[in-house]
Amino acid sequence: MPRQFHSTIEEPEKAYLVGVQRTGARDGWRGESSLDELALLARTAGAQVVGTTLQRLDAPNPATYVGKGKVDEIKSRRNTDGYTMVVLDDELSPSQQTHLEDAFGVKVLDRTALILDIFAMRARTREGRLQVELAQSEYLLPRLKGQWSHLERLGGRSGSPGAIGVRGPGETQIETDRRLVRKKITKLKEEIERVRQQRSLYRRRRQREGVPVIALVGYTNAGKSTLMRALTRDSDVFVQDQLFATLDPLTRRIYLDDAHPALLTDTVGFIQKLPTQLVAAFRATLEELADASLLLHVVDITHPDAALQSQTVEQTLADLGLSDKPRLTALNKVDQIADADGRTPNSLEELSAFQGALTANIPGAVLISAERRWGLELLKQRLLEELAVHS
Ligand SMILES: Nc1nc2c(ncn2[C@@H]2O[C@H](COP(=O)(O)OP(=O)(O)OP(=O)(O)O)[C@@H](O)[C@H]2O)c(=O)[nH]1
Ligand SMILES: [Mg+2]
Repeated sequence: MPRQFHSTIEEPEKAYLVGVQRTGARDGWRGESSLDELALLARTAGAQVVGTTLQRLDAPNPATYVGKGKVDEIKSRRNTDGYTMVVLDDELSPSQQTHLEDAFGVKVLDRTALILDIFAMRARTREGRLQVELAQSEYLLPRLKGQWSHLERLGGRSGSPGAIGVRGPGETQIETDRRLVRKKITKLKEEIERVRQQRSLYRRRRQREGVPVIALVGYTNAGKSTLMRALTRDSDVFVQDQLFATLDPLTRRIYLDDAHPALLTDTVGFIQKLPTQLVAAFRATLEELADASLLLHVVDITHPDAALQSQTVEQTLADLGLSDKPRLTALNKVDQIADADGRTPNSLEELSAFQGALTANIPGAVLISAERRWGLELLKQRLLEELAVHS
């Protein structure tokens, strides 16, 4: 067959980002931080960010998310900024999305759709793809507008899933679409259930072997996979300065000391405003956490929002019913902590003076640099101690 050449140069989508800072918000996240994170998500999805705007409101407008004046302002930006899509920093209701698409005349995405899109890009295993497809279908169902284009996206490469023969008498297009998506959801759930059972069989076998399982958890981009790589010396582990580099759990055997093997599992990272569909769809994956003997929480201590990120992870673990799991916290990337003159340390010992200040809020936390392999011996020792206490 003759080889075909395609141009790889595609115009990136130009994204305009819109956030709302709730004036009475209690969770502590500033609208600016959340928008910065949305910009990272947009870039990870392959878009170019051409502008951002933040509006302070008591609560998002039920019809248009932002206020009327803001809608007009964003509309007028289209001439100056030339955006090809608008991304909102919260999950929109289906009617908000429709209103905004009508107002702006371009595609409107919300944070959830963007995260789902990145997950779809990242899914490598069959299980990962099934889970993402389920989350996407659940997200899509209430948003169907009776257009085939929506279903084509769902159907993937093969195009629209056979319209002929499935249409019932008197059924409108949108009812048919909904019925197809519901059928697909049922089928995906069945397949995921099979995967889940396989996983639990495998986990039970592991348990019989008596080797403790340590699961890495943490905010996306905290350095979980880098730590996995450092502890296993396995260069196959995928590390990337992008959000949600890891999607599928990966388990490897490590030795905490000569006599103590353990299994280390790398997992998907958490993020604030994690779409509920995703948490539900990733139940099979997240059950890895429930069966772990210990959770190793990796925090990027150099991130300006490190404390909030850490709280978000703890809250997500609580939502998953995992508050009581034994855990150890590793404060990562300490090689990037600069002193007053902007100098970064050359060794962990140079940071010992700050140890107390850095771990003040999390007693027992271990300072590490996964990248420079600092603090790993102490970390393994602390893991052994924690496992001994909780076994
Ligand atoms: N300076 C420094 N950078 C680090 C360290 N650990 C990780 N990084 C960098 O942080 C980025 C994210 O690392 P990953 O290991 O992919 O993070 P992750 O937590 O697995 O991220 P997700 O899989 O996306 O949730 C990469 O660019 C790493 O090189 C560290 O100790 N020091
Ligand atoms: Mg990772």
